[in-house]
Amino acid sequence: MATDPIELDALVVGAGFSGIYATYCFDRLGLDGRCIDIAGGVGGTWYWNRYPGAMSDTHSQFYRFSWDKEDLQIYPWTHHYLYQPEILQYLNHIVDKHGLRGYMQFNTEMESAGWEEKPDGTGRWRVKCKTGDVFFVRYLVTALGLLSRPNYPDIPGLKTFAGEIVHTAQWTDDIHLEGKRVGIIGNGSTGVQVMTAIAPIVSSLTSFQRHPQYSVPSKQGPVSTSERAEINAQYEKLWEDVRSSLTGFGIQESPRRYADASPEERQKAFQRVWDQGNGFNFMFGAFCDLTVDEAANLGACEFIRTKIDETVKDPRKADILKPKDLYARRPLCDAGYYEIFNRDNVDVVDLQATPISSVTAQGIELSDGTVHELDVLILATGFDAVEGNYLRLSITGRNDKTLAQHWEQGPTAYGAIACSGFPNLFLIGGPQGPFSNLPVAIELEVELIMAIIEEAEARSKDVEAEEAAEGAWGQRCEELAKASLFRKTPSWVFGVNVEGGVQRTKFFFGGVKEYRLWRDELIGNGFEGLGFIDR
Ligand code: NA7
Repeated sequence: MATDPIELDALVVGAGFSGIYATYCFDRLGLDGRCIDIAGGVGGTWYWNRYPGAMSDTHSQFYRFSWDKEDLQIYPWTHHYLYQPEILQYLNHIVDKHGLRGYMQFNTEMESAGWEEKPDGTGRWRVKCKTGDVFFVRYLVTALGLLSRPNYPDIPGLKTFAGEIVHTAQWTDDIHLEGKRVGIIGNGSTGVQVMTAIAPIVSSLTSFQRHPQYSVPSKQGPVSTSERAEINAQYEKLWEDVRSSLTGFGIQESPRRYADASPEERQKAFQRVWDQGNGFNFMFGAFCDLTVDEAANLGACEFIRTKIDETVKDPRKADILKPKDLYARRPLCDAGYYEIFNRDNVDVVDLQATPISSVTAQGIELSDGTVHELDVLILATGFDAVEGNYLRLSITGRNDKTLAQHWEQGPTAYGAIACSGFPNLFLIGGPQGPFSNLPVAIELEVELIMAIIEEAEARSKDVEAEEAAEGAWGQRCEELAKASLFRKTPSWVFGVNVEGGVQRTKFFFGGVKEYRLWRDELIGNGFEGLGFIDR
């Protein structure tokens, strides 16, 4: 329990990809920074999401920092994708390699942050933590994570369940599933990974499914020495391509429109990306317009539905697993998800036909009176994404205005990093950032934030987004999202996955390249849209 307030130049909140890079940058800038995290260690999302099968579906060579060139060449990875323990190990390695652990304080939850202005006009953030620690800092950088506040479903009787109940984002190592009757609610990216991993070890697995999802093969597998050597030889160029792409996933994004291809060519193109594997590759690698052209999207839907029919032997299960709506959620990939439903111990319940009426001590009771007895209930029900983590904190800017008030009409941030009325507050992975491979977006955002802070330091001024600039950025995000078919399906991407969620444009759909160009122009033009205020 700390007593005296700690005065620093900068405080970073969160020790995942974002917080680690920000802490590294503050160290390089010679500023006195510290990083706190509610968790007991480094990792952010990857600290918490320890469920079986947890894996990043970005190819291993691009799910890391691009700035440590030496590390890119020598740090080992063996497969196309990294599992959670490997990512955690990698992040810990980076922290130790760059001597960042000394700046980090774990088990420390930020409770509130308030901007305090003295009569002479100088201001600072006063950050209070649940531990009793108080920090006074010039710069507050929130690296809270886009997908980290668990979403608990509001199902009657959930608390009465006599077995074990666990949310995938709060998994602990003492949960054993071998030989158990397991039920799972949620079949998004997480649910698909868990189910595929645990099907062979549990006594029974029942997926209580509300909306079926389209998933394609991940094609996880070993990377040969020669493949790695090839990547190493052209790493610089590969990163350049990633930063010049739409999604930042390092896939070959197709420039071709669906309408320009013949039926045979369409089939061939879908089969090619199916064989290559990866959800983003399937969505963006065959044609350029699957997310905006309904005919193209329906073509992809039909292709995947046919694959489900070919894979799942039991027509009843296949029918429940086949999505009827558009392919317009975050694209999924798997290591044999549909295949597990050919096992006798795996079944799927269609919640649209028979909703859950309640969770009882024994298990799950459906509206038709059927009771599924369970030993373990897994909630793979996702996150209160993007602003969820911010809104549970109390962040108060100038004139006592809270961030919750600022975001009454939906979360906004100029370039995803700064809000008007909140001087020297910088968000990483905040609202209206690129919808992309996250480490790539994070690096772009952190580098922008650091460029702004360097400028503010050089001018001895505080800095905040201008209201008009923040509004214009929001408008740009709205315009870019207008054509998106993602609007037509409920998911976390537009905030329609949580109780009371209202559809909002939470991302910048212009892509990584556009964001980077905007960012570079901003740095080049002396930070238009940001106001530098006398300290
Ligand atoms: P998602 O993608 O938000 O998926 C959550 C799943 O939970 C989804 O299938 C939901 O069904 C289901 N869900 C949520 N609440 C309920 C209730 N009340 N009843 C039934 N089913 C429910 O979360 P993930 O963790 O899989 O993935 C989030 C991101 O994290 C992922 O995209 C990666 O980028 C990392 P629904 O579709 O809403 O009917």
